[in-house]
Amino acid sequence: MIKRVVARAYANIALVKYWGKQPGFQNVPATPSISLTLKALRTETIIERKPGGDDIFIINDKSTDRISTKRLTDYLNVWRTNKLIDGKYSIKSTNRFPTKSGLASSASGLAALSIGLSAFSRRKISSAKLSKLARIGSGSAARSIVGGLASLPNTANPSARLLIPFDEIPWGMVVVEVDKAEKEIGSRRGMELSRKFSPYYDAWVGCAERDYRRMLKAIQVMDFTRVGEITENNALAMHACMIATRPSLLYWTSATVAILQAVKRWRNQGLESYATIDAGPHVVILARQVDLEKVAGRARRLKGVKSVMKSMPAGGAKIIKCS
Ligand code: 2P0
Repeated sequence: MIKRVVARAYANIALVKYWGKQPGFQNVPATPSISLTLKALRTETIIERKPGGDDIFIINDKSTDRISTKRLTDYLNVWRTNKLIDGKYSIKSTNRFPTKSGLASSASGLAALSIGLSAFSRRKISSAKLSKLARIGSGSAARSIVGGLASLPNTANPSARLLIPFDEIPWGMVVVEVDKAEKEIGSRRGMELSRKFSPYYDAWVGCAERDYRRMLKAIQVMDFTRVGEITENNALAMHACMIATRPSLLYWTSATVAILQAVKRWRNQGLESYATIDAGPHVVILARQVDLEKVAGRARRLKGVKSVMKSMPAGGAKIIKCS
């Protein structure tokens, strides 16, 4: 019987964003999304079988709070109810991110946890099934299961599909962390608020569906310019929907705007790069791998920037050790 599993997964940054859910409890996205998984954003998770008692969760060397504990226990219950695993577990997850910027860690965390749990299962679980299970934990985690350039449609019970493997992608990203203004509203609550209270929500969903179709075509021919344009425009459309939410979900700070303007300036000067922003003030810049160092160097010189990190693409979630 397996007693201990070490799993690894990487977080991803969406080029076409998931913002909004369909009704129900399984994180079925209202918008289809496409992402790039990043090598620099690695999570390692150790899962051990427990003789009894409650499940235990330790993230970055700290026990989880009541809300996270419930969320994660509920997730293990999904596996137990489906008779994929039994018993109780001790789970220790560490984000080996070079910064503590609060970058998307639920994607890598839930992807590592899901593949780790699959090792305890006596049943064979396909990658599509695993991606669906990871999605129930966190929507964006479905994409980290497959890694590389991945798509997640907004169909019923969707799983992510690998579009381009990580080692065939000539692009990378520069993560630009800025000083935070105040505590942000998390994605889960934020997207629910936008669905209910943003006058632009339906327009955003329609826009994301069009961007998704265009992005699939652009990726098919690996047209960097098209991919970059759609990426930046899609992020701005999502933020327009967020900002229009009443009360407003304004995640940006003045540094966020300054970086957006700088990226545009660099493009006009011939350094082709494109910006995207998640539910926070940080900016992630998509560039060709040959330009990553140059983009990072320029980003480091901008005002209000706390840290700059280059990243190459990464593959999907993996089991590292099983004993
Ligand atoms: C994305 N985000 O596509 C978008 C862009 C944030 C902004 O996926 O509720 O943590 O766990 O399904 O996956 C963050 O949402 O939300 C996210 P849940 P998740 O990357």
